[in-house]
Amino acid sequence: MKMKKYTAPTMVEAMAKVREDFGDDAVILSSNVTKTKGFLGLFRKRSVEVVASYDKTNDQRAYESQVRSIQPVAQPESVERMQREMREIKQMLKDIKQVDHTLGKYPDELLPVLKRLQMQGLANEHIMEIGNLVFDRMKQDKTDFTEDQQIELIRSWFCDQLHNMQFGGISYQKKFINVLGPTGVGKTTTIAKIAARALLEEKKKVGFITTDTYRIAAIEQLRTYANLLQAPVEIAYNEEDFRTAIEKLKDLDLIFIDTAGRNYKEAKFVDDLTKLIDFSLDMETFLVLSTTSKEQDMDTIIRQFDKFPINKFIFTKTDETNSVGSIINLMMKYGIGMAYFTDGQEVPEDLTEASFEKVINLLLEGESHA
Ligand SMILES: Nc1nc2c(ncn2[C@@H]2O[C@H](COP(=O)(O)OP(=O)(O)O)[C@@H](O)[C@H]2O)c(=O)[nH]1
Ligand SMILES: [Mg+2]
Repeated sequence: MKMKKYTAPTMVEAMAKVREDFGDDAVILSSNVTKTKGFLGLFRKRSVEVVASYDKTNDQRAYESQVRSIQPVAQPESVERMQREMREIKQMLKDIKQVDHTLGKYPDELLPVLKRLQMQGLANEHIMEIGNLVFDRMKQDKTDFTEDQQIELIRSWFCDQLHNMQFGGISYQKKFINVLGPTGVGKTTTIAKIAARALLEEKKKVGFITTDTYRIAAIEQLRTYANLLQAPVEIAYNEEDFRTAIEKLKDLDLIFIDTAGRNYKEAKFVDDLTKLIDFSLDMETFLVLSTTSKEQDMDTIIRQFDKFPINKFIFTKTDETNSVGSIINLMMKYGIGMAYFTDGQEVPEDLTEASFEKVINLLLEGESHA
């Protein structure tokens, strides 16, 4: 068995040396991080010591022969799933390595806040920009910053990034409120919340048109909410029904259009919507996404719906996740702001009109109410 000790400023660099000598089969026997004292915690040196060897142990050999022996009996779909999971794990490791590499540059004082942003799923490129901003300012002022001071700087960075985006609920300037999105994200529940607020707080006359005619339960669900608000519901199976419904509801102030969330991967579903709903109406259109979805899946949905004039996002189920970073990544990527976020099933309570401050508080403090 060959054995060798490596010392480097970061784990990534130490591992690179190990890989250079032993390739991917290297076995890490131990690793140790030491730090020297620095000026105000700033110019601390970190050193990583790794002891590596190259010799497959008996356990490894046994594992490898086991893997070889199960491969021929694995079903094609389970192989596919395993391959997909492997790809996801590899990507995660890559991301973690990159973040470790990223955070390695910064003094310990910055790590709690940066790690919190990382846990929330904020993209590495943004974390690096934020880290550099705060670290540069600390070096410039030759002082450590308290967490509150760091947060103030971070807030100003987000303010610069998000200042062009629209935040806030329905404008009450448009008669039609159109809500799109995949199945189960909370479209119907959210429409009921917004309509109830419009009725109770703004004294608006509201009504509903549903084009979600694929499931009886979906119509009944909307009817239940509409009955509580004593508001009319029209059902549109086709374009003609849609026109009739508009005519019937023409005296109301606000008409909420509930749509079916079919499988967004079916291009046909997107086409159906285009045919059924007249987008030239005086209309605000929102895309509803659940924050419990993976960022990549939300991204796919946004691209699928880019045929439609999306004014703002509505993000649901913030009570079930901490991934506020992902939704900020998406807003920054597409330049689309946020109308509301929802944090529970209660109608109409669990609905918050989005503002820059509330969204940033949700990210930095985990608070939904500013
Ligand atoms: N935890 C949680 N559940 C929600 C929220 N919004 C909606 N739901 C639930 O998500 C499920 C699907 O909601 P629904 O409005 O029918 O979704 P739709 O298919 O998009 O119309 C229901 O059980 C809702 O009660 C939310 O903000 N938080
Ligand atoms: Mg629905």
